[in-house]
Amino acid sequence: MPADPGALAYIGVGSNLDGPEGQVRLAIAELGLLPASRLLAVSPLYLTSPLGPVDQPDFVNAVAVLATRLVPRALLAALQGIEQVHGRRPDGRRWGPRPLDLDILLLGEALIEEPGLKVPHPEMAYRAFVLVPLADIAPVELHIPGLGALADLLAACPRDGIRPLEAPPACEDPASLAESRLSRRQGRPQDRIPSAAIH
Ligand code: A4P
Ligand code: MG
Repeated sequence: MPADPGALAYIGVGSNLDGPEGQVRLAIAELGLLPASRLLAVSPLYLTSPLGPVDQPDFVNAVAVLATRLVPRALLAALQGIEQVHGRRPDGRRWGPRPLDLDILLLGEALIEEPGLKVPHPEMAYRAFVLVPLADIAPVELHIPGLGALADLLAACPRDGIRPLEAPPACEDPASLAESRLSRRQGRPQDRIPSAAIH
């Protein structure tokens, strides 16, 4: 019988200091190395305006999903360990700048209300920088315990201040792209010499 894969843990990843994109990409790789866990999927990266004090750089945000058998406190401790390796030091400033922030957004169906650990993350319902990447990798029908359907939260959440980190490559209509390639190779149709005219 296959081993129990554990619960699905959706992790919010954010950074706005010391090379945020690199911090986020490295942190995601480190999530893949957590014990008793397997990294299943990662959202695209987004550039987002800071929530909280505005005198700080934009954030890079993403969401990753793990299957984990770690208990909630062990998962939180592991995430805090990764934050510390990335130079995260408490500066007493709520929502201040940081090289790395890892939040447990969801952990299966768990509803946890304890000192130092609240799951689902209580602010997630109002944050486009969480909901948009979450929707990239979660099933459309995802239900968030105590908060409702992801689709409803997303519909109610303003999306200003969030944009993909890398714009998708400009994509022309494939048919016209193929046509223009062909005509570049063969010359414009009116310039082509009919084969019957070649002697
Ligand atoms: N904690 C409780 N529940 C959780 C949980 N589900 N996951 C406790 C992780 N930690 C949890 O967190 C403070 C304490 O929360 C931890 O010790 C842990 O026991 P922190 O990350 O050290 O402090 P903080 O981040 O300043 O406070 P807070 O309220 O956790 O902030 P958030 O919610 O993490 O938000 N703007 C943009 N654009 N993008 C961002 O990613 N992030 C924040 C921080 C603010 N503005 C942002 C972003
Ligand atoms: Mg946090």
